Amino acid sequence: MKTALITGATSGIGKATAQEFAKHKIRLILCGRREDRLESLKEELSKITEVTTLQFDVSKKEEVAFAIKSLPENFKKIDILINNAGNAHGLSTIQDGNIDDWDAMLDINVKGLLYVSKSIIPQMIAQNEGFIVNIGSIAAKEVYKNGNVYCASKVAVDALNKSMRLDLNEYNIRVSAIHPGMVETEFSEVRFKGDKERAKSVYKGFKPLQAADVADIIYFVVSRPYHVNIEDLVVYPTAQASAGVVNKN
Ligand code: NDP
Ligand code: 8X3
Repeated sequence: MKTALITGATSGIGKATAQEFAKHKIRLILCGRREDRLESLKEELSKITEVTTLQFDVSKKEEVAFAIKSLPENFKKIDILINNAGNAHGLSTIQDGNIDDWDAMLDINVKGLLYVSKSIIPQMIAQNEGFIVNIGSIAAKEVYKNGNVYCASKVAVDALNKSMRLDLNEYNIRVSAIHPGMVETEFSEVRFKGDKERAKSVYKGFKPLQAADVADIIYFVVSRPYHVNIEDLVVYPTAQASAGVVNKN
């Protein structure tokens, strides 16, 4: 039975990935800051697979290291790491951007991904086996107006994904990235600081991707035979042709 650690499992893509993996009997280490949500997902998924939870903030390196070290013995061998935790904070020009938002995006989306990876890679190297899936974004592939620092954070994820594949190649570790377009999750609510109406309007007039669509693709990627490594996948809703071109009616 494989074990997967999923960051950002309390919502959206991470939660749906946990639900999808559970169906395939993958043992789960669910991570996030919101403990109540971790507990209720654990309760739901424990009926079909083995589950443990880790509550920590990915941007706090001591918390990350402590949490991973505290894993119960039977969850210490991690086969699959899903680096998913992340968000956009704000949407404004570079001249109007909020520095705290910039810090949050770089600390969580980039440094958080590094801290978690750094805690888990040594044991993958020791096993000479492992799979890291980094959740990027179309923002890694195309910079859009007002996206500046979020796009930069995801370009960094893209670069780190490629770097990990190079550095970990000799250790037989697979590394992939998934780059989704618009997915209807709590993403826009976070970007617009709790403004639910504005967040809802982002997904009006077309059918956006659902978290389960992305989870399905993540499972496809991790379930290929071991000699197959999908480098990266860019996934749009059919109505979206680029960051700014969405067929709304
Ligand atoms: P959600 O807001 O629904 O989920 C984000 C998850 O990240 C939550 O579980 C949240 O958990 C976790 N998270 C955020 N900050 C931290 C932190 N500091 N420490 C630990 N966990 C954290 O958004 P999505 O599911 O959409 O986003 C998941 C990933 O997908 C992100 O990397 C995002 O950039 C990417 N993405 C999303 C797209 C979209 O359109 N939705 C498109 C392309 C990429 P908690 O708050 O409990 O800590
Ligand atoms: C999220 C993609 O275009 O909705 O990573 O900002 S977008």
